[in-house]
Amino acid sequence: MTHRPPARLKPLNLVPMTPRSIALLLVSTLLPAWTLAQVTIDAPKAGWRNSAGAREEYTQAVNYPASSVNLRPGQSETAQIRGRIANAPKGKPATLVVNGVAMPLELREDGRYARPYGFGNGSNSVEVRSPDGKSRARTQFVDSYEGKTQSRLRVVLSWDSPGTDMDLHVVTPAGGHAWYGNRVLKDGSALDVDVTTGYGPEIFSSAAPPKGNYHVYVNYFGGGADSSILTVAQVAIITNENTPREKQQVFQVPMRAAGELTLVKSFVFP
Ligand SMILES: [Ca+2]
Repeated sequence: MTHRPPARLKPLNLVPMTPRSIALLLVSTLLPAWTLAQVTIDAPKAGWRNSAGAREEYTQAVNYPASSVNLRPGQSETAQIRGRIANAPKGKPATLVVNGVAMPLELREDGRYARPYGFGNGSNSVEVRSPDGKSRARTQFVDSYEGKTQSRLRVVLSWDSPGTDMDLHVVTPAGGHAWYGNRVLKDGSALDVDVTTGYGPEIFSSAAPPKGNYHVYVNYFGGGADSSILTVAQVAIITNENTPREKQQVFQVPMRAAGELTLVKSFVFP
């Protein structure tokens, strides 16, 4: 019996690693992770849910002089939009799209975002886009139970200049005036927060809007250091959200200087 000689391994053609080549190798492997923003959505989760009995705070804490969109402790997972954009460029807002309505989304230093959101009955979708628009994540879920509060009228104000304070004012058919100084009206409709540091959104929502005439105003309260910068305010009006009768209208209004007050839209509900 003859022994087969052990197979000889083909010698690897190794290039000697110098500190410089190691550094180059590291850079080339890590570069994509450094430069590409990556969006993750932690809440809401996709799928079916029943949020009956969940704690869903609509109005948010306001801290003057600087107030941004914020989440109260104890807020139910079913009424949050939360996640992170890794490697997001600093100083620019991301974009949040809820059921087709786009709004700016402020990111913290570490790229995290969190805000409450009162989702309606039925199918809801949330999309988050990185500030450069190149990375996005999307989730869709269905929330349904008898008696769930539905936003039948929603007005969303957002704007495109950092460090500025725009204010949403909504006047209802009964003469009620929802604004930062009076955020909850007798008919149950409410303005969520007074954002003073740029972008918004400030959202007015009503589950049982009385029939009649509504007026939506935007007031440029202040904050912009350079009055030559034009700020574009966007107002989205959504009626009968998540129903076959849903209607969305979006208006864009240029605002130039603090003190300016613009009637953006008057409309009749329903
Ligand atoms: Ca404001």
